[in-house]
Amino acid sequence: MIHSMRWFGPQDPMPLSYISQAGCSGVVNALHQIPVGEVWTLEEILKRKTIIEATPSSNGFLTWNVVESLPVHESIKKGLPDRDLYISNYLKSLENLSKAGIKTVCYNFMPVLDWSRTDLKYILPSGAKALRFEIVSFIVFDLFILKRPGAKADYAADLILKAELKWADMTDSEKAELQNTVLLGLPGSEEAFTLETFQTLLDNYKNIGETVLKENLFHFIKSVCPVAESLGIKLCIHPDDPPYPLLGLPRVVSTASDLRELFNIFPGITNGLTFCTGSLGVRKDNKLLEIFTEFKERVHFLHLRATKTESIDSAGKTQDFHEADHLYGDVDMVSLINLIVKEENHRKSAIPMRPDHGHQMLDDLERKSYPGYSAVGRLKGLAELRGVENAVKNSFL
Ligand code: CS2
Ligand code: MN
Repeated sequence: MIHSMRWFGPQDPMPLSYISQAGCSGVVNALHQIPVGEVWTLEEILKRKTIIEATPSSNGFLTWNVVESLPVHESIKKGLPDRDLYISNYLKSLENLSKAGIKTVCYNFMPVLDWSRTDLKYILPSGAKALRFEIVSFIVFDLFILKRPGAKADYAADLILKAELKWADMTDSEKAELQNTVLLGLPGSEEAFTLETFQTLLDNYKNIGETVLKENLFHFIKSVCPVAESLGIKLCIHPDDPPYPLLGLPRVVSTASDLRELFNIFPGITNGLTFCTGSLGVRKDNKLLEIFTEFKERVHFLHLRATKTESIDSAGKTQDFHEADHLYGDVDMVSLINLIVKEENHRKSAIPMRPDHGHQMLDDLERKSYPGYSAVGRLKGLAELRGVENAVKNSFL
């Protein structure tokens, strides 16, 4: 694996030297300052590349090896008349990235939100902090803070009752914190949506169910993949996190069958996958080893992390989960890394991997960082994953 870490750009509290010292050679980066939908110019890309690639690492210098993410404009997801303009901008950005020699591009197709959690500071027994999703808090947000019309129909009566009790017990500051957590914008931003803006964004999806969202994704894929292929770019879609619909919004990149359909639309491997174990792994019906085996040739980027399910409903759906230690969650990381190493041997090339998220711990407890992206916890995750990888590789000797 090409050991990599995400960097949010010059305003990231973690300097590039930390990524070097963690033993990485790759940097996963995006131009977060450019508004979604606008073209990434060659000049801006090269400016960032120069900063990253001037940082010494143990094998020379760091490399900007993956773009995460080149975001997809909401008009494309909604299939609005101006989507063609945004698709043509997307293609220009891909062309510029290719000219700069950056060939692996991650994106996602989640409407409105990126990942969703209800607690960014869930305290583990050790005192370290993790990200957590808890359904009752989410229902509190939906029913009593957002007051989304029709929301009640989405939840079982016993959960609604628990949410009512919880709401009655919450202090004003707990309510404000929950609101802020759910409305937090995209990774790399600390801005949260306001409730009003958020409800309007949801309303825009009133007539967009799963079928239409899929059509819009497929339109995007059919327009973008042939060009990406000719540029030598490998696109890799990031699965939904968590992998099921929320707040009445459809989600269409959650299961093996979603992925199968998506890759059938354009079978070339340029139509690829970010294999994010933390996102896919939340669903019990997602068998990660089988999914990796089925799509391995198009896995261009790995996010290794493990969640731990705390409770499931009567249908077997995960209700509450938190982000666990990288090796000790619900993911069989050792078997997965075994499959990854085999695939790399077969390809004769390594796949970029980043430890996706880490616990906030040790000195980082007092330090500002983007949720999930503190330095020490990610370093710990990476070190453990690297250990497994080395052991697996040695066992092949
Ligand atoms: C990431 C995702 O920070 C994270 O949890 O794994 O948010 C990811 O960056 C995007 O969904 C990819 O487009
Ligand atoms: Mn991920």
